[in-house]
Amino acid sequence: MELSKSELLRAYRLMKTIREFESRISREFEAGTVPGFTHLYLGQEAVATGICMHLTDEDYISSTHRGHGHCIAKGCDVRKMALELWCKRDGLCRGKGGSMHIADISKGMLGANAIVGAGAPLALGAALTAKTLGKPNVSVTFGGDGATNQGTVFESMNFAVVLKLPVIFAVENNGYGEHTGIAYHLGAKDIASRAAAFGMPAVMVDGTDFFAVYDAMGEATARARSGAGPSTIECVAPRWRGHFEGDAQAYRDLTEIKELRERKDCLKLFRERVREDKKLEAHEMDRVDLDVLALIDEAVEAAKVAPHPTPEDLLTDVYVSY
Ligand SMILES: Cc1ncc(C[n+]2csc(CCOP(=O)(O)OP(=O)(O)O)c2C)c(N)n1
Ligand SMILES: [Mg+2]
Repeated sequence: MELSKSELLRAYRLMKTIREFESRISREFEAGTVPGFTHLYLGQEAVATGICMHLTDEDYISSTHRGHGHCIAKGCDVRKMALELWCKRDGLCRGKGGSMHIADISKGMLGANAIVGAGAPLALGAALTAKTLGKPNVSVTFGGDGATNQGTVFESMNFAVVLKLPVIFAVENNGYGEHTGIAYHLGAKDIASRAAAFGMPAVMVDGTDFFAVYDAMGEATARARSGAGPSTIECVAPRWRGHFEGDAQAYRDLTEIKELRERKDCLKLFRERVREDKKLEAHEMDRVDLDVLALIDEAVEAAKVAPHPTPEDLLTDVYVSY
């Protein structure tokens, strides 16, 4: 699929923003400034970006415990995300969600979710709503390789096929479910073939290749928007960090990560490809790098000194008012 120069720059900016946001959070976490618990998306940036570049604010996504990249790619305000991670009053969820419950309905981001496999039925509901109302919208559920072992995901896949719902299962195979490698936790040879068994098109792509993800999602979205039903895209993009920040990763040979950073860095691969194809020049991307660094720095420094919610804020946003 052909992308214009501005679309390519947008893709690069999104991936770079995720990379720098997560790298900064990692450093801040180590320094002890970020409250709570966090799971980073480093190494998987091309997945959220290649998927969400096909979506509008009226299309929904459901996310996971590793959700910062999904938020950024879906257009959430990075400054408000930082405020939310620091549990501040002006955060995306008024400081009540934090990293693992971050959401922005105005952007179609239904929420990160600490319950593994729980995002699939949420996206299914959004797809059922779109179909019932006759709207052209699609929904995407992001979920890990580990999550595909949950019954909720199987039930959602079957339901989506039976009702031909406009939902896309974006499976992020990062090689691990917590501390367990995929070779041990997955009974099948891959996840795509399992999804195909439910009766939908399912492909496996290199999740570190933005273009591969983008193209697969283009087909899946066109199919969903035309009323032909769901698809699954298994994106293979190994996890660079531990399961959570602070995970010593004693179960993993750490030279693997060094190699991944050298050979499977989606940003490096993107830069090489667009330069080879003469679509973008290095200095154009370097400028994006500088903008992004300044944005993240500003967002994090502002979040650190911003006010916390007050005791009066405790009872707001607890129930929806109709
Ligand atoms: C229903 C449920 N079971 C178990 C857990 C504990 N848990 C949190 S993350 C995780 C692993 C998920 O692995 P995967 O879906 O591959 O996502 P990744 O962390 O690799 O992004 C588990 C088992 C949970 N949060 N919810
Ligand atoms: Mg995983």
